[in-house]
Amino acid sequence: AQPIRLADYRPPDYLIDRVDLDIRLDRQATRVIARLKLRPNPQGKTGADLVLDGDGLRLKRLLLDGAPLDIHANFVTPDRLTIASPPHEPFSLEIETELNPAANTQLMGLYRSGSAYCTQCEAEGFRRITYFLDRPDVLSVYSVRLEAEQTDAPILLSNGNRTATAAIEGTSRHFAVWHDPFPKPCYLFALVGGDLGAIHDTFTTASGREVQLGIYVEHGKEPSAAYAMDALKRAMRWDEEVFGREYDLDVFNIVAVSDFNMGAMENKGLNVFNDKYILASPETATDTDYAQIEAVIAHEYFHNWTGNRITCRDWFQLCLKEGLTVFRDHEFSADMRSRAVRRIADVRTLRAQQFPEDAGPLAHNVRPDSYYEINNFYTATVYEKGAELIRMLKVLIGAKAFRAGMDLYFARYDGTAATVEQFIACFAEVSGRDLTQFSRWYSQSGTPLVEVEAHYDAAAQALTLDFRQSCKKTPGQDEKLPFVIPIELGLLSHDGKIFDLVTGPQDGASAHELATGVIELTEPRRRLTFHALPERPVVSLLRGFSAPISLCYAASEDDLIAQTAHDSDSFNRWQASQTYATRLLLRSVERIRAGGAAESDPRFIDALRHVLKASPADPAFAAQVLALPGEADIAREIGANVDPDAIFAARKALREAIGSGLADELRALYASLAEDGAYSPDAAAAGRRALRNAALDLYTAANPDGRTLAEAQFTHAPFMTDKIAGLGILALHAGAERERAFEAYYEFYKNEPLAIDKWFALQAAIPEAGALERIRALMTHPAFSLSNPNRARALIGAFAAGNQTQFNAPDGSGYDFVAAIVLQLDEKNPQVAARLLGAFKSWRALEPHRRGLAEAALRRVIAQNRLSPDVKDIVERSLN
Ligand code: B3K
Ligand code: ZN
Repeated sequence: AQPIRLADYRPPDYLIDRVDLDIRLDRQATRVIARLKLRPNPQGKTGADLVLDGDGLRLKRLLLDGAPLDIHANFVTPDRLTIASPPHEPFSLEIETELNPAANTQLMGLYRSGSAYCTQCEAEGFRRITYFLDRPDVLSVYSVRLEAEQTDAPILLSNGNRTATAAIEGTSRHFAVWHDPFPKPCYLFALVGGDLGAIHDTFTTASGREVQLGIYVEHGKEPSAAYAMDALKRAMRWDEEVFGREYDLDVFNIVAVSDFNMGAMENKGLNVFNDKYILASPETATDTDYAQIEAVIAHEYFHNWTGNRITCRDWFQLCLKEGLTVFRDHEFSADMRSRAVRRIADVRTLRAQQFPEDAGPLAHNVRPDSYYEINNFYTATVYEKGAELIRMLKVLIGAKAFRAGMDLYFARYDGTAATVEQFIACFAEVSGRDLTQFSRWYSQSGTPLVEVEAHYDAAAQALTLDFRQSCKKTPGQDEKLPFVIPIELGLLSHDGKIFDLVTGPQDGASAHELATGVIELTEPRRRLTFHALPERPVVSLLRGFSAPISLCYAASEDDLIAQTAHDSDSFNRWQASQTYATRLLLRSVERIRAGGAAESDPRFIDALRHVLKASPADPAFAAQVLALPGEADIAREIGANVDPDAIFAARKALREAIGSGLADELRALYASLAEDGAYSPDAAAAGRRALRNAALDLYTAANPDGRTLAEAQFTHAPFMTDKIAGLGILALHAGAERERAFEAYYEFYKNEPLAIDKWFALQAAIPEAGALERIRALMTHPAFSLSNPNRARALIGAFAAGNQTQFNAPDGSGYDFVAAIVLQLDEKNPQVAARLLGAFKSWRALEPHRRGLAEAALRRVIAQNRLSPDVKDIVERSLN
């Protein structure tokens, strides 16, 4: 097969102005009649054949301008419908297809989830419903008539506003008609039919229009949708206030389904969600779940403007809607919660998920140049790094110009399918700045490295900083041009005083840089000298993580300790503690691999003691400091010849050292933060719980009586956050308490699939030799099903991505297991299978023995001859 290339983009030869769908829902034989109004595209090739996309379709009938066409002619296959030389003026097509939603295990197109019919069309699922120009630059106005047995689907929903609904007389059937006045690409089409419960509310927009809001869930789950509704209303208000964006239809519906390939989908006026991101009650959802629900609700809602009103010209522009919308949801969460803590959490995610992608065989541009399977490009690079680029743009041009650029973008491209160039041009225009170099961030993959050297001249009271940027080669890109990198900078005294940035005329920063504190690197090297510094300052670099780079600066340990205590930039206060811990852990890994013991460092313990002491001011922040760098973070820092067992041992030793060095403080903190009363998911309360549970976790790492505390907490905590935290701590310590707790948890939650997912995931992550056996046994548990994506991800995904020592077991059993599951899953659901295979993305960084075993497992996958395009693409790139 040939890849699809950005450079080959051509406008469509035909446009489809109107789509009228008439859909009779049936579990095995749904009938779809699509009436399309087409016309030649003035921008396309005249007289070209009309080639419509299909995917596994069964054509029943075909009419062109009302006249039947012979469907047995050879221009029809399940995957394509070609009409040779169609009319040169507007014409209509009527296409009848028959679908079997019950047999659709890919969960793309029309499928069944629980007792409902639902659809997923992004990226290329609409072609599994009818033949179409399934590309995002074909925008049409849709009318949808849905018909079903009243008992089978009393609720019938589609995009837009409902214009009619009635029983069909003399039958047990009924219908509903939905009209969406906003032209949209077919990937935003959706329908839902089923017997569902709902909660309703209203929202009055800034201009005074009333919008009917509905969230549809399984009967009985209605109360658990209340938080999602609250989050939705807050998101709607926020988008008006911060981006001036008002909702545009009379209704906004959300449906939660339990079988869903990803998190949620922003279909116009009818978002479909994985129920994991809707359902929450204090008894079943953690604080993190609440925060994620808020973020995903906001994300999908924000797509209404960034994605729907302005969509993407082609799938190469995916970051235009995804990176931008992630940026918007990050900003929303920052405003709803603690900005500083959100920033730390977002950067943690970026480093944990995107940095390894950029460093491995699956590295790709934020805007890819080519693809075989677009579904494999819904990645951390497109989403998370894409969001960082928008944030960086804002840092570079300033908040005011950024907002002006967004306003211009909305005004200019509303109702169109746009490109990244068009987006960036808006910001260039309003800021008067040449953003050509900035655009390289979209077309060069890899994480840039910025090395900084500092030299202090006491006599001159001057500090010289030498910056050097570079970027390792990535697949298909050996040479990189320099990036524009904004480095937010602060100079501090060791007791936390801030020095003014003063430069000389020769080797200085610009007035703009001095005023903003943001230094811009545009060349491979830059030297800056700062004056009027009576002491050697602590250099606070990359404040707020002002660019998605890897920073290398040999700060002294004193500097890091001082920063952890005083840096006025809270991100760097956290970063300094992480850098310190990372260095310590890297040294320990070395020693352990050489047969020695981990290094102990009382200074670090002392620094943490101060963090604990200061924690009442910001418990959530302190919890972030206590969460040491993860095993995968350490592996990434090591970069090559990685031994996951040594990393685990080093981290375990450090946790034990903290637990024993700070036993009294941790124990006291745990007691002082005890909760009673009602649950509130707000950030302050969540922060206290996070700190309390982090304290117990570290305490238990070194003190066996911690297990008694954890078991008591597990048993008596009325709410999920504390219950699962107790269980998570017990899970790390083999013994009777652990097994008792797992059993009790199952008994308590056995009717709550989302809570059972947590039970699967915790067991899958047990870092002990028996983990794989336990997982194999759990796969036969009645609560498990490989065909449900949430279950598969909870058990197998959590193992592959979260259990570093056992996935990377030195006998290769983890690799073999995951590879075998990928093959099994691929037959049913290629998207979920391909995603799971992504767990191998860092295999080349492993030590040679494991590398060989991982490669062998990948070779077994590639040797299968019936791979889906999804898995084939990932395995081929992984081995490249
Ligand atoms: N746009 C969808 C993702 C669709 C993934 C298709 N494989 C959800 C989101 O990003 O909002
Ligand atoms: Zn999105």
